[in-house]
Amino acid sequence: MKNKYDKDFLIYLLEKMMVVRKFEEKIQALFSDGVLHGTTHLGIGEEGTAVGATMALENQDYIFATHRGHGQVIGKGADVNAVMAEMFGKKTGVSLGLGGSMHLADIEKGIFGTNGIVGANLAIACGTAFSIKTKKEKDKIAVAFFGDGATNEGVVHESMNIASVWNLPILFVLVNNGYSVSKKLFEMTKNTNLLERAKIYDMKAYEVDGNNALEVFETVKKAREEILKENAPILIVANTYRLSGHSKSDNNLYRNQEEIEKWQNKDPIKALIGVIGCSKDEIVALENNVDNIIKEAVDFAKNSPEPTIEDILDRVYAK
Ligand SMILES: Cc1ncc(C[n+]2csc(CCOP(=O)(O)OP(=O)(O)O)c2C)c(N)n1
Ligand SMILES: [Mg+2]
Repeated sequence: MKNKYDKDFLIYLLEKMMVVRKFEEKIQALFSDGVLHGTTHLGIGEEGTAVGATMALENQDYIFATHRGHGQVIGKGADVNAVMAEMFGKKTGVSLGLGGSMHLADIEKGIFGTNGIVGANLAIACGTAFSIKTKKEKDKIAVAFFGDGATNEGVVHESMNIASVWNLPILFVLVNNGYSVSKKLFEMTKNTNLLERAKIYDMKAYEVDGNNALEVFETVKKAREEILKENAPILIVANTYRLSGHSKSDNNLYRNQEEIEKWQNKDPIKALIGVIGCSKDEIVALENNVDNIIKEAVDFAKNSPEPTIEDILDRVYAK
């Protein structure tokens, strides 16, 4: 595939995707070893969508991520050390160690949190988009990520409807990985053409190969411009696949190896390496660099202090 980007940019995009992949592989190992506690949702295989989309945004844009949001948050520019420290519940974490995987926020970077309530982030994003519009803020949009499963939540319908009626500056990025926990898309809805969801709100919509990071990047960039110019929200349906299980505990009993292997062959990282045409040496150098970034992040997290009781009470707003 030909592309019009210079190699430095492509390598930057690739490296970000590799950071996300290795970050998640590392935390998976740390959970298995009993070092990290609670649960987490990995987006291994979805980096093309998460990083392609967030790298197409501007710093001033706001994102509202899902429960599967490490890639969305790191892609938007959160500090990897601080995201790792958050996983460890440390004070140096993005949310002061009080949030964890499903509450990763960094307001300065426009990251308004990952969110464990499926679909809720769309409503919050609409509120923020309404604020952008009311304050007449220029060159800024809100972006809400959501899954195929979420499309069957009432709040998703209400949010897309109000965004359309009020002409809000918001981009809806539907990460269609084909599953809601263990249920396939066709078991959750009769009409599996998710692009058509936009029709009923008279909303513009695009469909992309979510494993093609460049296609995602270009489409999000174009959609961002159109939202600002045309004063109307847009839906992007990104078709992808999570190679990892739904959450920390998943025996993969609802899908077969053949299906997983088919998607391993469409791995977004391998695909981008193919587009760039990296040499073996370049890949090894990149891998080593990313391994160091992740190692440093784990060391930083391990050596960071815990939040104190005062830190916690400081953030209790209804005393
Ligand atoms: C309101 C709500 N209902 C149910 C759940 C439980 N739950 C967590 S993730 C999930 C599946 C969501 O599927 P999808 O939106 O496709 O996102 P994916 O997990 O595939 O990334 C469900 C049902 C929840 N967290 N919140
Ligand atoms: Mg899904």
